Amino acid sequence: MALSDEIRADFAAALSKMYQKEVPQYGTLLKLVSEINHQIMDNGQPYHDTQHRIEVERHGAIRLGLASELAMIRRLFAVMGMEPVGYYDLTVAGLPVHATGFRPISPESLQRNPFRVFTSLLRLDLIQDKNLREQAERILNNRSIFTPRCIELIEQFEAQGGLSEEAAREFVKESLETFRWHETSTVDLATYKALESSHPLIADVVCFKGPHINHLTPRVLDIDAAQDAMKKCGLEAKSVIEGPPPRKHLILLRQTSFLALEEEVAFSSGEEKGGKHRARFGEIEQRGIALTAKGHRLYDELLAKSKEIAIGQPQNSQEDVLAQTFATFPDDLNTLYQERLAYFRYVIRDPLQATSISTDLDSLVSSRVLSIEPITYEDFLPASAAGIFYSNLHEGHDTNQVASSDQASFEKALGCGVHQPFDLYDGLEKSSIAECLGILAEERKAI
Ligand code: OOG
Ligand code: NI
Repeated sequence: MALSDEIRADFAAALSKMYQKEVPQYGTLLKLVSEINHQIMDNGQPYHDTQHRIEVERHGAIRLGLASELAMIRRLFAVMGMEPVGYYDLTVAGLPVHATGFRPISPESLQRNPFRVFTSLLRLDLIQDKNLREQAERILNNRSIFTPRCIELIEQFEAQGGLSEEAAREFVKESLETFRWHETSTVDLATYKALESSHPLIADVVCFKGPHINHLTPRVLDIDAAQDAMKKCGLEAKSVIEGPPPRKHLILLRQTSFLALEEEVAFSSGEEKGGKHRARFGEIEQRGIALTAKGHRLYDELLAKSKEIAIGQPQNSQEDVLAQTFATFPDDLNTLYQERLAYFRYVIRDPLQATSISTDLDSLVSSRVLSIEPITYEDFLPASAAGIFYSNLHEGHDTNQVASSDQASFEKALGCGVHQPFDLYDGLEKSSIAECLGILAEERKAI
């Protein structure tokens, strides 16, 4: 049987190859990132989270149109050991989608291959015009985004609890078809325009044969350097890096992208060539420490505050305002630990010292029996995701959507609940505690 982790690694590599061919600028981005990463490693500069590999993509994104598509993509990703984590409601930012991130859960699987997919589902219920909404549904109901053989292989995986090596190779090839770009739209230009004027995201999802991968994202060790290098290479970088400001100990996730290309699209009524569509781009990310619910609240508060201040101080750059506002977010590991702002895993440093001390974790840490290591944030950030979406849509689109979050219908479509990210980080912290205390108890017995 093929291991799910291996299937995911093979799939991510094949997808990267396909996307580099489809979008040559993405190949340029990969080269630039690799150069920066090697410079940093060659200089021997320490960087957080050395156990995670750098030369593979961290994530990609697709946008789906129907509940049934989301249900099948969940089953497809399950073959690769990826499960839905988190619910991201983008309607708060005026975008007619909600989303989850499919990703491996265990540290071992993340280490083998970290690939995850930010997967959005269109909120068709938010198309105001009833006729247009029904037309969009009809168009989507007429497409099938999975090859018949891909579905057979998914069913085979579920029935047998795995795939043979040969079937796994075939699965990678077949599932790639779902992510491929189609330069001919399934609709005519008038329909495209009508959907686009409702929202460009709706046109992107509804008017194509499948949910083309819209970006891939490698890990970069210095995102500020990469942002500058992008501009020097002629890649049109988005104006600001999303997420927290640069710090000694990076928290959560920083990300930036080069802007989506305007591409030629042909429409179903053959004479209408020369249409333009903007969907595909390249992104880079740098990940830091996962924050507890308390830390996350502080992050959200400071982010909101810096946005407010930036509006009132247009003379200062957004970066400066962000850095000033976040100055109150502790930036040393001990304070982050003591104030329970971030997640840490415990590791045994000196078991011999443990004989006379209690099992109280804080005192085990302060007496240096245990040391703490930051747990990396593996999920997405809704406000940053909205920033990435926006920079890749046509500018100036009016998005006064009034909507409410609808996790229940998202999970119904998915066919299961999503994992709550905090539960996963909590679980990692707790299992490291249990492991350390177990080993220390054994040590004490042995003495
Ligand atoms: C997804 C944008 C969000 C991220 O990294 O937060 C995203 C999309 O454009 O479909 O990729
Ligand atoms: Ni992304």
